[in-house]
Amino acid sequence: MRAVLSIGSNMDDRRALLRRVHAEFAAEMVAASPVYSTPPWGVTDQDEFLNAVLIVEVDQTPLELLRRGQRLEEEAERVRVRRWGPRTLDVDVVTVFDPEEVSSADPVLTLPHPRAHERAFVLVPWLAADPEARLQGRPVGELLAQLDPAEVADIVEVGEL
Ligand code: PH2
Ligand code: MG
Ligand code: MG
Repeated sequence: MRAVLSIGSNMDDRRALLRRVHAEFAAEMVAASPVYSTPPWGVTDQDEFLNAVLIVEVDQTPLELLRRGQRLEEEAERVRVRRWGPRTLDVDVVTVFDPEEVSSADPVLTLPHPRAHERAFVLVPWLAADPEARLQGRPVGELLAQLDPAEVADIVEVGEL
């Protein structure tokens, strides 16, 4: 199956942490976005994030992929202090195609990610990795056009992964 992963960090050596995820999936990588500096979304009194999107082709189920991401989070010594709070590493499964886009209401892994469509820090890198990207049939560029332009403008490219 093909999966879209959103990765983020706002603690410690953020770029090195994102690069670890890139290295983990190097053999399965379809496309990778540049790295973006992004203002914290949801809980705003925390440091800026670095975010990127990876598109991977894996021979795994969505839950296996989620566990793989969680193992990387654990290896980054992620501590869960509060929802949407500071983290060394976050690996989120945005959506999965197998070959059609998968929908799942499983509370362990809801697909597509229920907030992806409203997060510029997910959509901007995703569109960079795949100009043809679609979420539930809708072009990602169209979803971006519905967001606050100021929020989109705050997603700033800061080099390669
Ligand atoms: N992740 C969150 C909450 N807020 N903000 C930015 N900019 N980037 C993130 O990756 C992020 C966030 C919860 O996972
Ligand atoms: Mg997240
Ligand atoms: Mg997460």
